[in-house]
Amino acid sequence: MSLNSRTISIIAIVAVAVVCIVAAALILMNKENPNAVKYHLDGGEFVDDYPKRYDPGVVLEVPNPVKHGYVFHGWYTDDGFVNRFDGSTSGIEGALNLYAQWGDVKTGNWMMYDIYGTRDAGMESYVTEGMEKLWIGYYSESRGAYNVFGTGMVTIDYTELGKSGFKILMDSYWMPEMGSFKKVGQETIPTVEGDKVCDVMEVTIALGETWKYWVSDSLIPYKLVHYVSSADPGSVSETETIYTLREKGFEPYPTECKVDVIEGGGIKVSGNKGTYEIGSLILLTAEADKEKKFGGWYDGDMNLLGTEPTLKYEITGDMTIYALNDQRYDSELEPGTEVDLKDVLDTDADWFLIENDDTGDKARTDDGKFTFHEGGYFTVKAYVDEEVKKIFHVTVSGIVTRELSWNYDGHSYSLRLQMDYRDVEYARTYYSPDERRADRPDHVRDKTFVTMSYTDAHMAPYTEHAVDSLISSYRSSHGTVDEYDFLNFLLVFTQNIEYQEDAEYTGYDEYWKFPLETLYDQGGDCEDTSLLFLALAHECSDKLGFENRIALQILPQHAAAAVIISDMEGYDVNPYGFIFGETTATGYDLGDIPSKVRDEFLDKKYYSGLSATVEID
Ligand SMILES: [Ca+2]
Ligand SMILES: [Ca+2]
Repeated sequence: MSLNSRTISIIAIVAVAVVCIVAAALILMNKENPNAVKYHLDGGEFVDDYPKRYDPGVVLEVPNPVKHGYVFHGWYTDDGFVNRFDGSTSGIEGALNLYAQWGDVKTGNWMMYDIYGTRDAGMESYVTEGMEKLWIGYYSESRGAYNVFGTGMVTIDYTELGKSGFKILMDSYWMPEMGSFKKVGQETIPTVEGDKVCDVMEVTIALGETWKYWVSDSLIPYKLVHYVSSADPGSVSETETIYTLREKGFEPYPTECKVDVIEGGGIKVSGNKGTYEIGSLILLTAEADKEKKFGGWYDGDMNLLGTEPTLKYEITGDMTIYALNDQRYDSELEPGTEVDLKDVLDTDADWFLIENDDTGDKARTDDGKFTFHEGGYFTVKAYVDEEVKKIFHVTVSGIVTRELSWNYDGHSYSLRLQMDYRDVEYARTYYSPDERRADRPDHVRDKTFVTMSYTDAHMAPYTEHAVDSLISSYRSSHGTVDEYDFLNFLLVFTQNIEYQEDAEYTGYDEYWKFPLETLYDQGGDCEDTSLLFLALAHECSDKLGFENRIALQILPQHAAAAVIISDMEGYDVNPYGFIFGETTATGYDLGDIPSKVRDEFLDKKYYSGLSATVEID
């Protein structure tokens, strides 16, 4: 069989027609979708509507896809995930290929939360508001948890004290894998990205402490609730903090980590390689000079990591490790004369930074020559280039001036005190941190926080001076001295001292201060200002010839002063006959009992628990 010319021409016509149809189809497709967006979702899917094409030069907004068990990290224009797509379409021609990058771990994701919290704990009740950014770091297989870094700030408004403050949040902690949480339900909640169906997950951290997570879209917590309740005999405190997601994102987390080791005076550390792979172990050895003893290893937030000379520690990110000696200070110096820090600290450095630990004031010296102008406790950092290499502490036994001002009965007052820092240091170190809490059941040590203020040679001169000054100020404005009114004047003085929560300012949950320390710090919490009031009241009454009785009133979540004076007409008394003296909150006269602690003070039934009236002779 052979093809004739007619057949050939038909085939040619058909071939031409096919070419034309294909060309027309291509032209048609191109016309319909000239700038297509092609998604490479790698098993993920869109839940929201998404753009199918782009307009060159116009920013393209693409919603995040989801993939069960994974976290979306971002869009890339290449499958090697080198070029991140930020929405810009300038310069793109033809189809735009977008590749979804997924992380099977949450490492590198950050979430910014709005914080709103309440605490109901008697006089220490407050409302807190602020923000915190949580950045999810290294995942430790052995712990089954992520290292999370939190930074932020909250304001605190004490509802009962009429005072406010703020707290800088800087924290690193281990967050368990969400899989270890208990799923307690499902709930649709409004979020910054619209309504979301969330799994509600719960984990119990300790007795009375839980975290609840509202989780959606590949394990993103849109809302968190931290709840803590603690029950003391006769009193319950509840703290609830709500975190609401405001923004989220991804910042690659370092896999190569830098470790800075900073040595304390007389300590040498060996073994630091400088950089480490995340999750690897660092092995350091500390050696002390003859005159010094090794004290311990600390992280950048001064959390104790260990006290053995050898430290084995898992690297969770860039970090600073301190190897300190066991002394509170390396050198004791006199004020007013120039010293050479290179000599007194026996160290070489390019330059030094000197920080007053109590005031936060900083100074720098490039050649090591420095004059301390007033007493105090200082941290000295020795730098080589821009890196701290050594850290020292110095006490300067000079005079420190403190001035406290307040108003009473339409008059303004101020109390000026000059303290030798040696005496403040004596008070600071008289008791260990462990001994700075209620000494139950006999309260023998508790009383010494007051009595030493007028019996101890280092502290009594300051109480004496303060008392003389307070009596003369009161006399010059009031003339004669009435017992109730004068004690009320002292009470208002203590109420005006800044409220400083122990945990925030001292680093300990409970930390009782001698009155000298409260005056030096110009701050303290309820027991501190109550102890100060009692010391002043005892000495003033002695000088003025009043025969009153004084006591420290310990309540389950609070402390106050209590007194028995000659005329207590019209005031409620506790089972031992004392009237109440609130030293932290303004607006309460002597004898007024804040409603939050009224029952605990007056009702005998609470005294079998933690309430106690500790009389001071
Ligand atoms: Ca306290
Ligand atoms: Ca305290």
